Amino acid sequence: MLFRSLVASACTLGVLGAAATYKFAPAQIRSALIHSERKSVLVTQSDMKIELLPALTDNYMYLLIDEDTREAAIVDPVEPVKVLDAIKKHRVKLTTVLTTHHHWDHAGGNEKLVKLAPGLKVYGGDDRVGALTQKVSHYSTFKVGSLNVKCLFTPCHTSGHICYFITKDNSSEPPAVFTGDTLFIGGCGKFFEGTADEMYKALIEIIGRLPPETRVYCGHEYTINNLKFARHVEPNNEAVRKKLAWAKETYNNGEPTIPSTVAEEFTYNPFMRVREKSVQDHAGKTNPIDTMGSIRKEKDGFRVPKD
Ligand SMILES: N[C@@H](CCC(=O)N[C@@H](CS)C(=O)NCC(=O)O)C(=O)O
Ligand SMILES: [Zn+2]
Repeated sequence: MLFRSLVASACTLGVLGAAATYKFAPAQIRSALIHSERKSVLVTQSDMKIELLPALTDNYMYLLIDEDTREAAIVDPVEPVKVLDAIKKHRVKLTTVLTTHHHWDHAGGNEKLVKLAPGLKVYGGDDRVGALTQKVSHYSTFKVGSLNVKCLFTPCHTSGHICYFITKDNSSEPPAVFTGDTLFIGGCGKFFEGTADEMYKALIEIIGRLPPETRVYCGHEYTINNLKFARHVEPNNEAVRKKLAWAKETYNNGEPTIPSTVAEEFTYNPFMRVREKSVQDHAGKTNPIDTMGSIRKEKDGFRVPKD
């Protein structure tokens, strides 16, 4: 059972403050203010905690805390001051930066963060990652406190993209995977520096073979748009319709639609379903890799419907 608690971030307080200012505003203005807010959420397991920290307009940074040692890592810290606030609040020792890829909206805070908190180890798979100290490759492993981190090399969105798979020895809790812009809830990243074959390997052969209960923490809040495309690809897929209805309600409450699980993604994500006949038929293809290429191209030009 997923236990998530909403966290009043500095950002939330800001909006509550704004809402209070508009105490006498019509209900629709108040609700617009509240709905434009993105709340941070804390996912609590006995072995690790993960705080989802919304950043920019639709990015996520993730604070990963090892419960045993109180050591912490931050994934894609594009807004360093928000990260340091979270570190203080949880009273943990930040030692590690996990960078998924070099794009500005993910790695663009690294230099500032290492200036504010010297001595951090900065992991990444690409020389274009700012402040990089530890270059990793497929199946590189290291520890954050007592947590095991395994790097998964998933080139395609960028040629040096890394996903980070987190486990704890002898734990009965689910593992976590930070997927950056490779796998999104209901979608995948654009193929800026790679091919359909590479995305097939990343989604089906690497992430798809992780334990099915693995929780998926991705780089962006794109879930609703992704599922509208998924519905276009598979109009008769009940899992898509259910997840889309849930995502709209969740998003309208200002709550993240993250995490999902690897098993769940196989039920509604068209890019994880390229082996299914329904998806291949939509693409007019007869093999998974051509299907992957075709639906990615189609999504690049997809006009997202209003509802
Ligand atoms: N804002 C747009 C897309 C912006 C965009 O191109 N994002 C990059 C990552 S920074 C991407 O790979 N998007 C995946 C997609 O559009 O399917 C959306 O809501 O989907
Ligand atoms: Zn991005």
